[in-house]
Amino acid sequence: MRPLIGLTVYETMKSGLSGVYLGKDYTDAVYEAGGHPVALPFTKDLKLIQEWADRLDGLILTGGEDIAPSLYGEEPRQGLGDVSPLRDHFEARLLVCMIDKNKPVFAICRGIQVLNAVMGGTLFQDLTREWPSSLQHSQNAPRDHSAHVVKIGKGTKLQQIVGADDLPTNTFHHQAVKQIAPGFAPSAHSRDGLIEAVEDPLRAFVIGVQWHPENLWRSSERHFRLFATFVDTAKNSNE
Ligand SMILES: [Mn+2]
Repeated sequence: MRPLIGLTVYETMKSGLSGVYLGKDYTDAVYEAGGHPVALPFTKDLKLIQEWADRLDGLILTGGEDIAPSLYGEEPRQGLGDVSPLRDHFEARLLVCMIDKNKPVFAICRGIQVLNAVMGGTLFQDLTREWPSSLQHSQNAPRDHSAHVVKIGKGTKLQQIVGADDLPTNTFHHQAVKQIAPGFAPSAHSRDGLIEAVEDPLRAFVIGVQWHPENLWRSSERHFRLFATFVDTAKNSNE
């Protein structure tokens, strides 16, 4: 059996109907890597969240809205974008359950921010106001356009997986990791010193990246390896 990989979603409204949205680039990547993707609509019901954590072999926290600063004990500052408190709550509870069960978590864009905030770190609410840098992190470019390079830390899990010291990435973010969560290591930085990836060195696969490998895996083996290693780890943890 392929490992069951849960992916978090956006809530949407289309033609007066509410729905959920999950980018196909994510689900195609999971299929290609050998997993079975399943969308995770939000719920507040803690018992259902616990059941998801029991059944899933791995969790992908996908991209999306800003994180409500209350998640890391702050109040909103000027520059904060749209937030989805229900999504924050669902992802935070599910993440804690998955970590408790020692299951793999791959956190992408918004996901790295959720991961860092829930595990005890903080975020920049708006880089243009809070991070003095001339580097642009939110591109006006096609989704698969690699705009800035990240430097990957020596001896990190990320380096083992990707097999490079410098990795071109597509970044579309105006928030980012500020103070890293206790016990986590920064595994990549952009040239202006911003943290672009984090990992838990003590767990098989709890990794967050600030870029969007789901839009790059078709053209770049290095980005595909993130999905392949994640799904393999999920498979091994359910055997
Ligand atoms: Mn960036």
